Amino acid sequence: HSVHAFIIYLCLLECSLTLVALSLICRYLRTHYDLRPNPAGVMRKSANTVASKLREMQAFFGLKVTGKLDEETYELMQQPRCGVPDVGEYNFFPRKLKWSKSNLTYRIMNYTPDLSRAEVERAFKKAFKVWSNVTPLNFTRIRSGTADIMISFGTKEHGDFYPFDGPSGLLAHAFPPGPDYGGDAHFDDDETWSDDSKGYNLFLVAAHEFGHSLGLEHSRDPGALMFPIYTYTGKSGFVLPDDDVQGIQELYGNTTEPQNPRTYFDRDPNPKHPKTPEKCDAELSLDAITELRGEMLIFKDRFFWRLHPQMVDAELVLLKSFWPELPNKIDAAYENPIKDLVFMFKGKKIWALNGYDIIEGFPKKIYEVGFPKEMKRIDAAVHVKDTGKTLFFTGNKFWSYDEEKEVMEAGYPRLIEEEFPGIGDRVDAVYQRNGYLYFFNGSLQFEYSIWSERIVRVLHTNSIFWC
Ligand SMILES: [Ca+2]
Ligand SMILES: [Ca+2]
Ligand SMILES: [Ca+2]
Ligand SMILES: [Zn+2]
Ligand SMILES: [Zn+2]
Repeated sequence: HSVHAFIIYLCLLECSLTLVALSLICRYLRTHYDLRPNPAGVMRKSANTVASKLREMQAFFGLKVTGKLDEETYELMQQPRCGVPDVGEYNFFPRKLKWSKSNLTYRIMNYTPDLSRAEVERAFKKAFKVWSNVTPLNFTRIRSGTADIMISFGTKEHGDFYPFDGPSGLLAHAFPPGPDYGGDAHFDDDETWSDDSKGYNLFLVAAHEFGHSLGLEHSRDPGALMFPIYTYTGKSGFVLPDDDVQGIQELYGNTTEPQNPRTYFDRDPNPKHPKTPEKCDAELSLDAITELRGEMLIFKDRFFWRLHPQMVDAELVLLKSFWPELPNKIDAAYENPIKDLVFMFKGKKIWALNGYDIIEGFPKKIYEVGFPKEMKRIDAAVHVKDTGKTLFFTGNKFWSYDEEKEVMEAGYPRLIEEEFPGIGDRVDAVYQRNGYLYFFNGSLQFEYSIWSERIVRVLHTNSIFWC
């Protein structure tokens, strides 16, 4: 382990950190960003310093690129992930590789004690189907001999010089197409594998690893299956995101092209494969906006952007990566800063969150806080600090809730167009800042002055991101 010691020495030279943090970041950058020790006496090339590797990693994940170990970067390094590096030019991926045949075999060499054999076999079969659904590839399981893709569970050093690390951290890795080790997938059996949300979902991790087995590298798209960080995406049927479909079809082509010319010509390119939203899309509309402890959270589909007050660049993350219990898409959200709670709405349900934690007793039904029983959903919500009231918008009406007395105010609902003329007859999302309410309706945003009770500016929705 003299190599390790030397890297720690290099790190010590470059940043002043605690030893625990140091060994984590050095290991992380070595495993995923090809951080190498330099021979003594040789001038260090700038491409292989801790700071430059941190910069590479921050750029990959869309964080603020500082080259320093800030809190966000450190948090990200502690998340469970795939063991394959994020940078291409590494031992794992010397060049772009693909299989030159479309009929591939796999073999399950051993099993995890966490699941029954049938559950393990089902998870792998389903994971291969994710890829065969969108390509001309076929996968056949064999029970003896050498398969193209040999699958095994192992712990720590397991025979390939890429050791696992005990519970969490690295979950699995796989080798790109090729002979011998090529295509093989290894799963860390120090993890608890499951077929639901507990521990790590074997199907989800396997589907990701088989992407590598077929020649895909990591994606920077946080919505992609090939994003390196593990996120449980929910019980409902998994659909391969658009980014992964584009990636695999670039290598192997589309399943429908040669066989069925009719579907080829009038096919909707990737009908159901979810796309990741683009913040500067001129047609961008939003689901909900709230503050959370000084940060702005902007929700769209399965995602939200985190916008720090001093930062121009918003970070896009999966809703499920913060709150696995929440639905994949929400209707409305607001923060009560006095109680330090964020409330989120989906259909008739309401959740109260304290940071990452869902408050006990939630989700509740919206009629339990005073809405009529027949109401199906809330469109948008905003807490107005100066009055202590929270406004709820649904259809063309709005309600006012007294947060201190915890009651719905008398005299509501009222019509939106009477109180806020000009913002339209529905609200997608709304937030408050410095005496203004910002109403979002489709691709437009209305800046409303609370003091002068009128619209002062009309903006594009995406201007919230400085587009
Ligand atoms: Ca192989
Ligand atoms: Ca591990
Ligand atoms: Ca909404
Ligand atoms: Zn991976
Ligand atoms: Zn391995």
